[in-house]
Amino acid sequence: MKKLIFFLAFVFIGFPGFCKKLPVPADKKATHETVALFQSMLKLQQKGVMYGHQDDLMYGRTWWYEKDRSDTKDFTGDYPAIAGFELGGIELGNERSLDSVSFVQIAEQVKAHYKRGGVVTISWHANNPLTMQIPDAKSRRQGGTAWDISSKEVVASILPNGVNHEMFNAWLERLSTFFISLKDEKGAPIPFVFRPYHEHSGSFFWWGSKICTDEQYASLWRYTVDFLRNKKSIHNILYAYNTDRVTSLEQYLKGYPGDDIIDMLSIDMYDRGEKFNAELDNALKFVTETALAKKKLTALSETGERRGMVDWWSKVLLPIVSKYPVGYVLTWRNTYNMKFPGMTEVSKPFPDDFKFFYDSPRSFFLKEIQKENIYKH
Ligand code: BMA
Repeated sequence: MKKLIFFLAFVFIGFPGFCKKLPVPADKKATHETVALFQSMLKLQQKGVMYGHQDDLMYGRTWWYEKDRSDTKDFTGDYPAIAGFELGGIELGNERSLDSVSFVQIAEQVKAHYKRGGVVTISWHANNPLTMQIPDAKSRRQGGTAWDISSKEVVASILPNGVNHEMFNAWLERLSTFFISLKDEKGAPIPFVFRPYHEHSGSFFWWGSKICTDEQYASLWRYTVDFLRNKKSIHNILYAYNTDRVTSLEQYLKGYPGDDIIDMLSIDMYDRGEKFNAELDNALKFVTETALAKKKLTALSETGERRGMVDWWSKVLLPIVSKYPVGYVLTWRNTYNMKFPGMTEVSKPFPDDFKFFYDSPRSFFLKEIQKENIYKH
């Protein structure tokens, strides 16, 4: 009898709870580790914010690719939780990115960061597929690059039936080959966050909101994801939708390709002055609320401090992001400058106040997320 009561209690009380499904990535075939990463990040964003740094493992202001070196680690003793990498130039079959970083070394560091238990995010400042073909493109400022916004025909030209469609397919093939090469020691695909066609709301890239229509932008996204996910069977990617600064949810979602495509709602906002506090607060509110409702991840995927401020990390960034479930904040690259080596004054990679952010129980660097075992259910 006792056994029967336990059984009935399990069926009526325990079972529905047991079956309560955790949210999953948009890709129904996402690998085990990718699902675990998605769910771990979803959980972590309720507890605090991970720190990310672009090209942190590739170079710093005063050094160029020294294995295991990191500006963040030099300064704090720990690696960032999120390591950002950039693939601009891979579409052309180049050996090095637009920032002169070797793609072989990028793959090496993606693997190293994953092995340590960190999270990888990848951006792609792809060349302008239309204007780069103009013979004198390079003579114009930004000519033929991601920043070339001289033609509004570019997105239409790479979509199906466009004049550059086949060329764009070749670009996606090269991108896929690189993605497929990202495997751990056992040959399992390494999960990562991919954030292409970023900052759509700004109009400084060829995929910007004034350069193509919202429908074209959404089609570009859908075509890309379909290619990688279905044609190439790549199932270790979490896709991040991203805009530059916006003031309303309506503006944020212009061109949104759909919940079946996107895993993360992210925003990029650099501090350009006093208005930033209120603008960031407002944007994070509607972005995180919407993400929560859609069961998606969140990030302030690019940000940077206000010029002249010595306490930006403690007085601006941390208090504002702490109000919302923001998965990570990422600051952009510390550009290598050959003039710097040996000049200790300018070689400090972060301001002193960054230590305050590092010490905060709300911020997570690598050691903290290593404890979470984010790739295991
Ligand atoms: C930009 C700048 C560029 C760089 C690009 C891609 O914001 O840092 O110098 O080439 O990102 O990393």
